[in-house]
Amino acid sequence: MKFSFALLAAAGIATGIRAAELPVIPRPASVVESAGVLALHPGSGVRFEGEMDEALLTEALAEGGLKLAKSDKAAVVFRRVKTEAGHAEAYRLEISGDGVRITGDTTGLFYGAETLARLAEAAPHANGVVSFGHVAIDDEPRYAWRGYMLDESRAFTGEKDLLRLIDLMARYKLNRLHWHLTDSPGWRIEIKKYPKLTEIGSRGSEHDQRADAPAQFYTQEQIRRIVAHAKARGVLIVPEIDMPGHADAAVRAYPEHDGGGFVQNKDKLKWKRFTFNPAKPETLAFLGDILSEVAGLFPDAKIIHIGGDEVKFGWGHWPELPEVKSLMAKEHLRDNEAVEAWFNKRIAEKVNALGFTVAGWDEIASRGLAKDKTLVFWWRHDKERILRDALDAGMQVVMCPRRPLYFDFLQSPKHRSGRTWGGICPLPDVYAFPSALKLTAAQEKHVAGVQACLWTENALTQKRREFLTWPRLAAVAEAGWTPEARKDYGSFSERLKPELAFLRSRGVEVYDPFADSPDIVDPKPGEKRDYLDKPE
Ligand code: TNX
Repeated sequence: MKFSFALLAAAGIATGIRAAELPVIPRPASVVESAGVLALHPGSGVRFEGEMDEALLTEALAEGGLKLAKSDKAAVVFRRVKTEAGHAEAYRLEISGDGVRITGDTTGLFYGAETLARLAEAAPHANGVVSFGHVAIDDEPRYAWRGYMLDESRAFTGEKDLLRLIDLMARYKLNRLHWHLTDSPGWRIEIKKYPKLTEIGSRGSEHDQRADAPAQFYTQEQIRRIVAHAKARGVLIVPEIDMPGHADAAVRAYPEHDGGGFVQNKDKLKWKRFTFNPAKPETLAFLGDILSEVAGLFPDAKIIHIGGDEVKFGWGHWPELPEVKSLMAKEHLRDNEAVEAWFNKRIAEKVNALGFTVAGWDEIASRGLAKDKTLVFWWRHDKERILRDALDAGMQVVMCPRRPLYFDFLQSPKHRSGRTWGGICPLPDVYAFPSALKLTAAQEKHVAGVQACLWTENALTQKRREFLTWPRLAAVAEAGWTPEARKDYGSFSERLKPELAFLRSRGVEVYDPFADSPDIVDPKPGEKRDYLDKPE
């Protein structure tokens, strides 16, 4: 099965107004409604043709209020088909006088079930009978990468809330969780070979740097469980091990790898051990060991994100390190930037040797890594050049610019807690992304997709993290899925209303854009703004 975008667009145009009202986020690529009603009742039954996760699909339908027993004469049929490369998420959902038929490959079937569950949630229910209008939906995403990055280091989320987040991502057909597991305040992933990473490095968070703070991290067993849970729901988890900067937590545990601190201004060290020593062979071996354990824990990710951001804030001490001095002489490296590039290349070799692709923040786009083998995360919204140069050079890019996709930024002009940078990240801007960039067709070809990032320096509580996330993440889901011609903020807003009620019914904290809800702030609000905030 392969869906042509041209056909989908043509079908979409033909669908007119009613299609806008299907209660589904993200809005499907093509919807064709017709006259007629199909009534399902508990005895209608469900049948599975081909191998698939029957329990998961049954559960997805039940979540929408459609409780069906397995039966050979079922009215609802899932049929597994092989899709062409690049179309694994596509599905067709047909509701007609004959019943319901959902066709797709593994992920497509799950997405078809999710869409049917949304229709069921909104459909008239009477005496156990659920009525659906006849419709044919042909759906698949605009972008392959529809992601969310969660910073677990500055504040730790933990398994229970993380699983709930993954379930919600799946509801909106988001498919990548970029797991920022390490940073200066805390190291959150168990590494068997280096137990002090978690014994020492996982204690503390952004605002609690006591050496005896509780240890907070994911065990390898938990990680395997979370990865499998996400995978079943179409969410691939991509781990980030940030290096050579943002390294304090690891260096606190193993000080022999220290490369020097983050000099915030000349007398103040923000983080005393911000970098790994980029030139010490033992440090490279240590990082190599960590990366191979990480690769084993995330076998399907195929990508390891190596960070690479903001390293220059920790360059200050590099020229004094004996290993850096001799490396520079031996390799004829002129400056710190060249040392950083050398380090990135060595790490990329290790990642590639494990069979993984390297991903990194947009700094790595200019550090000499192989263009066809590197996934770049464009975050510096004020440096559009970086995005365009990377795309023009043929590099794959995930677009996650601070504005409008950093959820630690304010979402309402009335709020005071959170970042601003010449502006904020309100829901309509999130939804509209990336149309204002006006990328050329040639550039679009290299866009892997879109991603929101939640940095947690100012999001210490789960309530606040949810408040910053929802409903903006639902807007990212539609921006990443729905073809440009089918996006419509008015329609999205209408479909959002019942979703806000749903999220609340599940105890998820949301910002209500219709009521412009007041800010939910951390226990000690306001004072501590991020170190890189631009003065306004
Ligand atoms: C910059 S974005 C960082 C993070 C901070 C974030 C705060 C990026 C690649 N690095 O370390 O948490 O700003 O918004």
